[in-house]
Amino acid sequence: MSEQAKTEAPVLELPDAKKQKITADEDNKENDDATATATMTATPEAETKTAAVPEAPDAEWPEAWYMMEDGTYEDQKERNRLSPNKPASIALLKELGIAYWKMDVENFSYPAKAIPWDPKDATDSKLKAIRDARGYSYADIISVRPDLLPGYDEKIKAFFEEHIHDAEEIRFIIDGSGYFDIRDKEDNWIRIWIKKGDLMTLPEGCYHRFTCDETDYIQAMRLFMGQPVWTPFNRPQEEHESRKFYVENFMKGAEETKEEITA
Ligand code: KMT
Ligand code: NI
Repeated sequence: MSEQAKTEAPVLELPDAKKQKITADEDNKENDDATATATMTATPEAETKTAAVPEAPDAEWPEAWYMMEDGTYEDQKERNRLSPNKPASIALLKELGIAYWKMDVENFSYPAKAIPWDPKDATDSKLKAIRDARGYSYADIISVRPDLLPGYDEKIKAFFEEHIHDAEEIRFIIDGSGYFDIRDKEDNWIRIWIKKGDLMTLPEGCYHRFTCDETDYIQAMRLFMGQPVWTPFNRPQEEHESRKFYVENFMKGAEETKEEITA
């Protein structure tokens, strides 16, 4: 495979089980009035007609670096860079399945806290285009700050447990900043510093964790395809269908890379 081909994000076909799950979720939603008024509906018509919104150019992606090993740093909220710093490339982030858009948040106002968030406030046409193109039919807003999130300390602890989900994790950062850590193919942690205006997706089945940075504040819109299920499945999850799917589609090449290094 050429270098070019290697760094391009794979185009994925959803497994049938996942397609059925989304369809079933959509059906449930229509039967639930309370939810229906609070969700942003992507009609099947809109989904087939809307074109993909191009992701941000590499220069606009968030900064990412390899982290110090767990157990060797004191505070999860610090940068915890290697020394010297070892940046993680955007090509690698894409290879691991991450997608990223730069958003305008200055010209839109979002509520400080709303679960679920009222879609009538969605006046951002780029956000609407991304939602329609990717079928994000649900959104809510979470404010992670000691005075805004009940049980802040326990939640910060839970967010930082290494886990996967059985769906994509989609976060649009409206204010503040924080770190998403994800594993590379050799199981090293990469720390991604997300900030206001960043819309990032982590693929289903990818090991990750989240922490606030030293500012102790992040406000994010959480988007979802169908009815939201935020359940974390803590590592190890090697037999989980979503994990197997991720390994099959995104971790391939890890063995080849190791062989190249040792050859
Ligand atoms: C998560 O999934 O870890 C969170 O929702 C954390 C807050 S959103 C940046
Ligand atoms: Ni998560």
